Formats: sequence, structure tokens, C-alpha cells
Amino acid sequence: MITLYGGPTPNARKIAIALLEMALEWRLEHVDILAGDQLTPEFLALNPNNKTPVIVDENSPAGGRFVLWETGAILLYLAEKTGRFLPQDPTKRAICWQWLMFQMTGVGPMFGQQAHFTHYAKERHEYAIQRYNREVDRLMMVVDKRLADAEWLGGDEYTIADMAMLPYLRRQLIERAGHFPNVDRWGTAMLERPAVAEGIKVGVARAETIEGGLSGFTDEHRAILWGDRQHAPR
Ligand SMILES: N[C@@H](CCC(=O)N[C@@H](CS)C(=O)NCC(=O)O)C(=O)O
Repeated sequence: MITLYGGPTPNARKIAIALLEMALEWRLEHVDILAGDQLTPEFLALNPNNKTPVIVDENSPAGGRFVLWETGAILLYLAEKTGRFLPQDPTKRAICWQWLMFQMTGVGPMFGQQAHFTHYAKERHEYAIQRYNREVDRLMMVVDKRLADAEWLGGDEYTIADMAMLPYLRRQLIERAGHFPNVDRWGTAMLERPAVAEGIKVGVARAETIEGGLSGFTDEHRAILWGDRQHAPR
């Protein structure tokens, strides 16, 4: 049994999609990051970086309980555990890692900053808004070009790189529909997969989360996510 600690956020959705695609036995342990669940001693014992998701695998290949955080590492662990969604051919495998790393180091952080300055920050910072909107456009262009040349991010096989990317592109698929036709084609194919359609709903039933952070995002939420509690010694 694998426990997924997380809520309705893009990073937890990556892992829910993978667990469903791989038909693993799993359960969700809901972590409400707007209420500060990620800052409790119990959660920090799992992930000292106070970020969701975390998985706890009671049946790891080494035997027994295994805790892992960082979605790129979790996706690779699950793919290797099951032998699925990671190409066998060494160069195809490396290309899959390349797009996975591109999601982890480029798309994830930059889309995150764009959402922060566009939706969550209390004051309006024109420079930051422009900077991150332009960077999101540039990254979208790179992904669109890749998907013009290949069916899936890794090439001709659906892999964990696609699972990592979809949750971050969902909002773009709606807000920028028609601007990036190859991303649109890929997004439609992704959402037709039952595991993807179900995985992106992870935690929604329990959520008090403000999807997209557009309305009702309060100073209390800001204090939890970017205030002093984040910097308290642990
Ligand atoms: N690089 C990390 C990012 C994880 C992350 O940013 N998680 C957010 C939700 S999407 C979180 O739990 N934030 C809580 C906090 O910062 O206190 C990963 O890929 O696992």
C-alpha cells in the first residue's frame, strides 16, 4: 500500500495520475496546505522541506516502509518499481528524463511564480507579472514545438514526463486554447485517459482549497504559505 500525502495541487495530481496509471494500491492522506498541515512536526518528519506531495510505500523494493518526496524522484521511483512508463531504450529513456527535468526545473517553478504574482500577491508588481508571463509563453512555445515533432513529450511513448507536465498545463489549455495547437492536441489525448481524468481530481472532495487562488485568498493563507511559520527553526 502506498499513501499519498497531498491535496488538490498540480504536484499531487502528477503522482495520483501515476499511481492510477500503474494500477498500484494507494490511498490519499489529505494535507491542507492552506491550513498549515505541511508545517506540523508530523509532516516535517516526512518532508523537512514542508512541501506536498510525499509518498510512503509500505512495500518498497528494499522491503518495508519507504518515504519519498520531490515529484520527479517519486515518478522515477514508481516507474522503476513497476517497470512502466519509462522507455527501455537508453537514449529514449534519457529523452524522457530530459522532459521530466525540464518540467521540474523550468515549467514548475516559472508557472508557480507566474501564478504567485498574477493571483496571490497582495500588491501588483508589473515587472514581475510581465517577466513571468513572458517566461510562461516562452516555455509553452518550447513544449508546443516538441509536441509538433513528437506525439508525447518523451517521443513515441506515453511516459512519466507527460504525467508530470499535464497538471501544470491544465490552466493554460483553457486560458490559451488555440494558441498552442500541438499542446491542445496532446492535452485532449491526455484528458481522454481515465487515469488522468481521475488523477486530476485528487483531493477535491475534501478541499477547502481555493482553486487557482483567484477568489477568497486571504492574508491568513498568505501568512501560512509565505510568512514567518515557513522560516521557524525545525
Ligand atoms: N519541487 C516540489 C514542489 C512541491 C510543491 O511546491 N508543493 C506545494 C503544493 S503544489 C506545497 O506543498 N506547498 C506548501 C508550502 O510551500 O508550504 C515537488 O516537485 O515535489
